[in-house]
Amino acid sequence: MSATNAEIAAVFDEIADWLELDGANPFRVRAYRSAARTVSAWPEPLAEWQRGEHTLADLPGIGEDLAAKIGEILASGSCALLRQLRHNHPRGLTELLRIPGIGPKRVARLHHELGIRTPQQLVQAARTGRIRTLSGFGARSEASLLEAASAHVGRDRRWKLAVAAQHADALCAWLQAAPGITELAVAGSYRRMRETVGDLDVLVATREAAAATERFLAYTEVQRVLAHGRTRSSVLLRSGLQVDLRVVEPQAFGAALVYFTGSKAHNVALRRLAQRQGLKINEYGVFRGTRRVAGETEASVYAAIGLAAIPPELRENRGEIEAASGDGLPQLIELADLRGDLHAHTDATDGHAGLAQMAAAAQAAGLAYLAITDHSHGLAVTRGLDAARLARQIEAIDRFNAGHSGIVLLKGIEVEILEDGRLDLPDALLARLDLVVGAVHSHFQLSRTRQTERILRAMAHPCFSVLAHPTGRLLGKRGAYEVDLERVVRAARERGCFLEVNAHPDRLDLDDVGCRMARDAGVPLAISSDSHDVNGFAALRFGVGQARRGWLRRSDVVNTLPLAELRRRLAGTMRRDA
Ligand code: DGT
Ligand code: CA
Ligand code: CA
Repeated sequence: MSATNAEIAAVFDEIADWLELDGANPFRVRAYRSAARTVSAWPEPLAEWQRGEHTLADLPGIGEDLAAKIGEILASGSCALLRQLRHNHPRGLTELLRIPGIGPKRVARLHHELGIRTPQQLVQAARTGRIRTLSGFGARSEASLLEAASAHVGRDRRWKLAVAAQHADALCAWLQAAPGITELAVAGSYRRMRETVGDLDVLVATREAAAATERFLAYTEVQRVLAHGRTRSSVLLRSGLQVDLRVVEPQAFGAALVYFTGSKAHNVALRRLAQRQGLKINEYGVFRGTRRVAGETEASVYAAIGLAAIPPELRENRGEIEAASGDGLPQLIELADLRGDLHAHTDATDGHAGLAQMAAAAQAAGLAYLAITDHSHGLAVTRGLDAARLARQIEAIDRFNAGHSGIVLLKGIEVEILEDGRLDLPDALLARLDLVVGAVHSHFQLSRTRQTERILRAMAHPCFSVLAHPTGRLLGKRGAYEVDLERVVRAARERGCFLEVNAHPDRLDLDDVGCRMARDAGVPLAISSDSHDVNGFAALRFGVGQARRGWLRRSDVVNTLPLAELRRRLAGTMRRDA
């Protein structure tokens, strides 16, 4: 596949960067810069354009030398001059050029006089006051460089799915109004519902590429345009989140959607499968020779290589392709399958709404039952419930249920699992509940063996229904504690209790791999919101995303059951006579 105009322009821009860093003749630098602009603004792919009656040297401002380089890039994706320049310089230097407010001259000086080669080193030098020691750099420019370089370094970070979703929803609402758009999707890891995403990959099908791109670049949240081409553009939003836009022809939308949804490993496996059938698959379609045999829809692309359509969440090359070549794809759980929620808080502890408000919000979210599971007193920071307050809440829930229809509240607790595996409320009181959700919120540093045995002991309690957020991770803050999840899963199966898929945006715990492990062992899961306010139920969709990534079906998830049946299952976890 030959290089796109944007890719050719990027090569020229990088050549200009290096030449400038080297202090080359400014006219030569300018020739590459202006060629980059000409190419990226050219309305037709140059690969096709030159096949007509034109030669590349017919392009405005492009002489024989640059035309030859374009030819070279079209054929090979790069060119000898760029390879040479890269070879002669330390890696990373051009990365410094990407920082807003630093030109090549300053980069060259920072490099030669302070040995700075990376944005991280720049941050370090600015923090320690070394930049201002250079002539022509004062404390003011040091401070602004520090700010710009830190923001740039922060770009490497990953974004929680729920945070990315807010940006994605707002951007899509804006973009949707561009004239001529027939399809719009956010592809990439976002569509695969990974727990975190590196950036957003927005895909648009239209015959009016310029109008779509123009609207994209005019979005108010855009802070900086990183690249601007006819079919590919990239921007940095004010938040620091990067968004890549690809504009494609409607008849290639399905193929582009497959390609840009990834994952890369999935794409590579698809391509290999296609090759074995004498087919070629790329972002423009599925081809036999030069004839396109599919591409408009995703289903057509998968069908052309003999596969059932694979849900995006499964596309990690973890067996989905083999499954899709037979009838082995699971019928994945959907958000609408959830009939209730087994983990939520009220303002009795660290929630922000009362019983009735939470019940109304859950009902509005389409749920038929909601378990109230406030914290127990061991978790003092949440004003956890002691025995007396829990007893009062039990009565309040009974009163609520007697006075309301439309939703049923279940009586529960999120009880502390103490360091030694005991639960921090009296057995007799736990036995009065509909369910007991046990959670680890302390002593994360225990050894793997002790942590595992602590949890196993808690699960062995006569009243234990669901193990909350089984690994304790907080996205971007705290990794999972050391625990033998396979043992926990086996113990849960023997005990007959459930594991939670905590849908809270900071948790998503169990993760996809944990879900799959539980499912394969036949342990039922509860997808729970862990709501602390009336908006918390919106998180369920992300829990369902993890569950789907873990191959879960409706039958694997207990809160898809109708209330009567759910009650029977919960009763099985509460051996009140013991
Ligand atoms: P992220 O952004 O790090 O969370 O992960 P992705 O999966 O969104 O990756 P990204 O944004 O770099 O690229 C989006 C998709 O484009 C990726 O999932 C698959 C496709 N893609 C990107 N680069 C390549 C590549 O070199 N080869 C293939 N086959 N596919 C690629
Ligand atoms: Ca991405
Ligand atoms: Ca991307």
